[in-house]
Amino acid sequence: MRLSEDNRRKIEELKNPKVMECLNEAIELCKPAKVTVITDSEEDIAYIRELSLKNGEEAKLAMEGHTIHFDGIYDLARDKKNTKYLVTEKVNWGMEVNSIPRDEGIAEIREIMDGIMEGKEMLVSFFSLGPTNSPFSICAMQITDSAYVTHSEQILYRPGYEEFKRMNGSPDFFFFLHSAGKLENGKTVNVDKRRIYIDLIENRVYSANNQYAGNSVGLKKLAFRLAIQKANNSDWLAEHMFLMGVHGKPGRVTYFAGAFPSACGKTSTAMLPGQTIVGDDIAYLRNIGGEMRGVNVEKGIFGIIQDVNPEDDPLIYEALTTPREVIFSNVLINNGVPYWLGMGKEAPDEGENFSGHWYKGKKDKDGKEIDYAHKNARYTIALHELKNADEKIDDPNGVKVQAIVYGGRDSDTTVPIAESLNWAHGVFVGATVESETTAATIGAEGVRRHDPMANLDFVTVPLGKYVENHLKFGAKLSKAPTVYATNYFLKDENGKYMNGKLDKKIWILWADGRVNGDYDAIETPIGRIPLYEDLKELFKKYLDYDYTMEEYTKQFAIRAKKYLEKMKRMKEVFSKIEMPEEFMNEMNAQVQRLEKALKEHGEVISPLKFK
Ligand code: SPV
Ligand code: MN
Repeated sequence: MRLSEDNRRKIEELKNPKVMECLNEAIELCKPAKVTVITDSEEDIAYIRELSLKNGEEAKLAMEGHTIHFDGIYDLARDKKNTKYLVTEKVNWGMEVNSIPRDEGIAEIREIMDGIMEGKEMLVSFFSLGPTNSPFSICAMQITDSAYVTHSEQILYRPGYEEFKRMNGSPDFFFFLHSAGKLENGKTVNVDKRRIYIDLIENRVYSANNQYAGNSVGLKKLAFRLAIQKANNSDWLAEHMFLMGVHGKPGRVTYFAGAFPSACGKTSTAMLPGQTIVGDDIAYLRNIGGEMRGVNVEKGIFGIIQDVNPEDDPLIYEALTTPREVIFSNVLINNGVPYWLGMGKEAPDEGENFSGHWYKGKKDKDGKEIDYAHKNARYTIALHELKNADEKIDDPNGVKVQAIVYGGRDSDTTVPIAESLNWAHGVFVGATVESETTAATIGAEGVRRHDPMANLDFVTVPLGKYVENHLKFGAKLSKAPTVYATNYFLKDENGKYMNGKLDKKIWILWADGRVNGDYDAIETPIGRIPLYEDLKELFKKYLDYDYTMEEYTKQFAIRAKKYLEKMKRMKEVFSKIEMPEEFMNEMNAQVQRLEKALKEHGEVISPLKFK
C-alpha cells in the first residue's frame, strides 16, 4: 500500500467516508508512487514549498521568498476549448457552452488519467473556499501531483483540514483531481491531451496535462463553476467579482463589489491607492438580514503582472519587489531577477522564460518573435502581504456590499461611469457587458465579446436562470446595492485613450459619494452620470489634475447611435434565449429612451443637454 501509517492516520482523522472514497479512487486511477496528505500544519505547508523547489516546478529567485514557475509555451492561459461540462441531457444554455455527454467524458478522462502519476507523488490537501467558520464557505479537497498547484493554493486559499474535521463526515464538499502529466524540464509534455472536465452532478473536476493556474488550480475557476451552480440552485450569488473598501471620507468605509472580464482593470480597481482590498477575483454574496453581504473566496491574488509599475500600481509593485512569499510565473528571469512587460524598467537581452533560454529575437515555431515575458504572466501573493489589505478580509460574516461596478474594455460606446436607475436596470447593465478580448484566455485578441457579469466563461446554469437569480436576489434585499457601469478604455478619434490609468479612482470615488448622498447626478437614457463640477473637484483633490469641461463633454457624451448599435447586438443575443420578462422590459425601455434622445439631439449628445 502506498499510503504510509502517518498519512493514513491524517486521512482517518477526518472521519469522512467520501474523502476516503475520493482518495482511494484517485490512487487506483492515477497509480502514484507515493501519497502525501497535507494538513494545516506549518510543517506540512513548508514541505510543499520545499517540494516545489526540489522537483523543479519552482526555482528560487534572488529576493528572499520569491520563486519562479514556468508554464509550457502552449499552456499560458485558460484552455476554453478543452474545458467541458459533463452533461446527462441536452441543456438549453442560452450561450455557447462546451459540453460532452457525461459517460463519454468520464471514460475519456479516466483513460487519460490512468497511471498518470506513475513514479510521481500524489499530494492530498484540504481548503476552505471563503473564511473558515463562515456560513458563506464551502470545503474543498484537492488531489494533484503538482507541488506548484498545492503551493499556489496554500497562498490563495484558507486552510481546510480542520474545517473538514468540523464537517462531521458530510459529503458536501468539492473535489478536484489534477495531474500535470508527464513533465520535461518541469513542464507538461502532453498538452494535446489537456482536458478539464467539470462534473456538475458529483461536484468534482478532473484536470489533466496542464499547469497554468486557471486550468490546474482546482479552487480557482474550477471550484467557481461548481459554486455558481450551487448558488443558482439556492438563493445566493457566486460572482466573478472583487470586493473593496472605498474610503471616500475619513472614517467612512463603503464596500464595493466589481465584475470585469480578465485584464480590464479589475485588480487595479480593487488595489486603488487610498482604498482597501478584500478580494480581487471571486466573491460569494448572500442576503443576510436584508443586506447584501459578501466574502472573498480567496485570501490571495493570482494577478496579471503586465503593467504593474511604480506609477500605476504602486502598492503591488512594492510588494513584488521586496522580500516576502511571491510566486512569479512566465516572466523573464535574469540573474535571479524577474522582468515583466510594462514594469517601467528595461529588460535584459537574454535570460530564462516560458520558452526556455530566451534571447532577443528568438522566434517560435511559427516564426513569430517571442517577447521576453508573456502578456498573461502572473504573480501569486497572499493578501496579508499588502499594506492595503482590508481588516475584514477574514470576517466570517463578510462585508456589507453597497455598490456593484461592472466594466468592460470598450473603445467607443460606454461612458467612463454611469449609475443604473434601479436594481433591475443594474442587472441589465451587468448582463450586457461587452469587452474586447485579451490575453488571459487562449484565442484571438481584440474581438468584441459579450460577457454578462464578466462571468460568461464560468456560468454553469442557463443564462436566463442566472440573470433571473440576480433579479430575485436584489428584490429580496431591503436595500439593493447601487449598480454602476464603468469603462476605462474609451478612445478618441485618433485611437488614443481618453483617460489616464488612475482616473478610475475618480469614477469610484464619485460612485462612493453617490451611494452616500454627497452628489447630484444627471439622468440620461443610459443611467445617471456625474456633474462636471463634482468631477473637477475630485480630479483636483485626488490627482491634482485640472479636469476641463472639454474633456468632460467628450468623455461623457452619450453616443446614442453607438449605444443603439450595442442594443441591437444585445437584442440579437437575447432574442434567442428565454429571458425573464423584467429583463426584456429593461432592454426595451433603454432602447426607447435612446431612440427618443437620438431623434431630439442627434447621434452624439453632450451631457449638458440632459441637465
Ligand atoms: C481570469 O482570467 O479571470 C483570472 C485568471 O482571474 S484565471 O485563473 O486564468 O482565471
Ligand atoms: Mn478572474
